[in-house]
Amino acid sequence: MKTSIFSNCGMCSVRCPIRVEVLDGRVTWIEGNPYVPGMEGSLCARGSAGTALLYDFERLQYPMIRTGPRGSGQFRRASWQEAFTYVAEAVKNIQAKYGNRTVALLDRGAGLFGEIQRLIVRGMGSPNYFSHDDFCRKNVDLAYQTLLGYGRPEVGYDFANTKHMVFYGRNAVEALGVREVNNIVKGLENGAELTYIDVRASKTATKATRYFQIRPGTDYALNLALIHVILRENLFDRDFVDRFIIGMTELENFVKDCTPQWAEKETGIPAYEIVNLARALSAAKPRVILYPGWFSARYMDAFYFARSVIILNALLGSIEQKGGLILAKTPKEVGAKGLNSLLERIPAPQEKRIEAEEGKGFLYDGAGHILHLFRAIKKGEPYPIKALFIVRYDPFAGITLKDIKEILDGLDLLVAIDTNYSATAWYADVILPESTYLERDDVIGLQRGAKPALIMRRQAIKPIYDTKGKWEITKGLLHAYGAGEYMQFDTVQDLWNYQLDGTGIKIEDFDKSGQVALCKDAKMYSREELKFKTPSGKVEILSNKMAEREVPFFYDHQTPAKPKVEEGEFRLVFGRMAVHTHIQTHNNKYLNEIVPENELWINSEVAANLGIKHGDLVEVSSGDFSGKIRAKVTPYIHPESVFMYRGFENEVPWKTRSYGKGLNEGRLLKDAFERMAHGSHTGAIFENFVKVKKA
Ligand SMILES: Nc1nc2c(c(=O)[nH]1)N[C@H]1C(S)=C(S)[C@@H](COP(=O)(O)OP(=O)(O)OC[C@H]3O[C@@H](n4cnc5c(=O)[nH]c(N)nc54)[C@H](O)[C@@H]3O)O[C@H]1N2
Ligand SMILES: Nc1nc2c(c(=O)[nH]1)N[C@H]1C(S)=C(S)[C@@H](COP(=O)(O)OP(=O)(O)OC[C@H]3O[C@@H](n4cnc5c(=O)[nH]c(N)nc54)[C@H](O)[C@@H]3O)O[C@H]1N2
Ligand code: SF4
Ligand SMILES: [Mo]
Repeated sequence: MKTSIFSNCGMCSVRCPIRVEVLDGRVTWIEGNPYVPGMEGSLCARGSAGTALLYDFERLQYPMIRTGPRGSGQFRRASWQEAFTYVAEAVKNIQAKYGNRTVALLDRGAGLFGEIQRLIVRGMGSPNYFSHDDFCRKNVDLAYQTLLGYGRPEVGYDFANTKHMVFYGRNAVEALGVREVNNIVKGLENGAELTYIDVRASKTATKATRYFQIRPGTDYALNLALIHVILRENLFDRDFVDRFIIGMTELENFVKDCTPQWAEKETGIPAYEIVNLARALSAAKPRVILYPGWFSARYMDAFYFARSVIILNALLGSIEQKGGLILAKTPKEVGAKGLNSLLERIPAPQEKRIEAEEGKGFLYDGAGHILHLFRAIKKGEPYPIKALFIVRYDPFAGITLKDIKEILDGLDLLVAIDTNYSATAWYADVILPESTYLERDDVIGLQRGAKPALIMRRQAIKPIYDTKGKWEITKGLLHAYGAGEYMQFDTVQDLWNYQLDGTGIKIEDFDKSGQVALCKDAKMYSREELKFKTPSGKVEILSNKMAEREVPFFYDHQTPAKPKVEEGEFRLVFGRMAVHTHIQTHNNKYLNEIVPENELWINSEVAANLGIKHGDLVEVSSGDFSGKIRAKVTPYIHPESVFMYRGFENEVPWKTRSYGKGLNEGRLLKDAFERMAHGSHTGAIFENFVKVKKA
């Protein structure tokens, strides 16, 4: 029998709407949901390779409890009940000894369906919920919050209707989401300009109208100069500025010496190009998008850089504007009732999260700072963390394998909830295997935007192995712990009905296309109606939130340290490729076949001086680690930096296809836990030098 199910892709965090075909109990076809604008049936390579994950024997198949030393790979199979009880008892023992707050949960991110895992830690009476955001989008998120009062997920971009988009290291064509890239292409087809700024010519550079090969770590200087020119030449949107911006005099004063000539020396971009860009943007305003991306730059000034991008948008009047930045509307704003929260049924713990105990001078929000978490585990300050759940996240593979092992050895309990043998799971005490996205139902999620919608991820087939969905894992853990009252749902339908209660929407309403819009038309505010969610209702360059946390409004650009290139020293930068999602797909049978390992981009002239030829094996070292990788010699990278696609060299032998192939840049990141960006305390993973020589 052939059936068709509407669901959401789970091969990366974008969660594109999909249609899945099942023939006699086997998934035979996955495509983009044809009903969703921007998808129109399309899917990326990773989304298409979902079946290779589903039918992979080299993924987690049942709960496991460690029997040998951590990291030895010695586990025994356990039943779900045994695993739940084991974890719950261990948590209770730890809490009896050290207190409730010493349990933490580290999550890849709340996202569309992510409310559920937060119940685990709150149900156990601890405030310590953390996400990976500090290594990803947190700067942009905090920048939006301080300026507009909206979070990053509440700001969308109308690429299809824009006239000019500026991407700073936002390699949107490779580090992609299907709808976004389709809309960018539509915008280009409609005649929009794309200015692309990167230390290397990525695939997105090939689509650009202008490409600036910027000196690494200097995007902030470029922006200060753009602001300088826009103010000096009166290129801004006066109506928007007069209505909304607080702090114009201070801004003007701050950028008065940031001339294009000054920025040319910092960035390597000719002063006249900077002036031309400012003028071109002004001519296209307000239909412009200066895109802060995920974190745009992974440098110490990333928070202030992200603020500068949003300030530029505000100066050009592109906020809440066709062809510009579009603010998400809450269900209430569009006259609908939203989902009932699962989390809010649990009383918030009285104790404070780790970083809330650590004084002022930096910002934080809904999820805790990961660097503070690791410091607390390592040093027991401001108080210890003794049990850690890690959900859908593999920090072991990402950040300094050696350091992280030493740090996490301070834990009495490490639990991994994953679909794969991640490096983190390999090191855990207990592994709780989640069913893949094609085998499970998730909680209903809210898709934000000008036209908010509810989204449902549904099981296409029953789990192949002894795995469970996240709501069932949460339920099992809370029941074993003695907090079962927060998850009294027998079936997922009970849970969905609770979420939907009072909305007027029924489960069957999702059958047709997998989603239900909360209003008919996209809602946009006129400038007369527009009110930002900051305390003043304005765009706060002088941010109340920052003042309260004693974070300075402005930050002077610092010239980045220069590596000794002639001695083979470089700044190491890295990124994503179109056919892989971070690390999790490296062992996927299809995707591994397309790209099994990474290579090191190095500038041609520099390589010639070092006697390195294209395809040579080179040794890359940092601190006491060194590894080998093939060189890709190219003129399309700044001489000060070398680049690699991230996260190869899987160290878990049970994943045979990817085991040991390529080089993991995470091993080269020395002191990654010590470097916290100014104002935001996020990670600064590109502030790292390596040595390269012919192997
Ligand atoms: N296919 C695929 N798509 C993905 C992901 C994936 O794993 N695979 N992951 C998703 C996630 S979680 C994220 S965070 C996003 C990331 O999205 P992006 O940030 O667009 O992606 P990266 O590949 O990390 O790109 C970083 C770029 O920054 C450049 N760069 C380095 N230093 C500088 C600098 O000083 N200035 C400038 N301007 N550029 C610099 C690098 O050369 C690189 O091209 O991608 C998302 N999309
Ligand atoms: N060295 C280094 N560190 C980095 C980065 C980098 O480029 N280099 N990038 C940073 C950024 S932007 C990000 S977003 C992070 C990404 O880092 P990670 O989130 O660690 O990357 P992924 O490889 O996507 O791994 C996520 C984990 O989720 C698991 N997983 C996948 N699907 C499911 C599921 O449905 N359920 C469950 N329970 N688990 C699932 C995968 O098997 C994998 O173990 O890393 C950050 N840290
Ligand atoms: S971008 Fe690709 S992998 Fe990510 S959700 Fe969409 S189809 Fe899946
Ligand atoms: Mo990310």
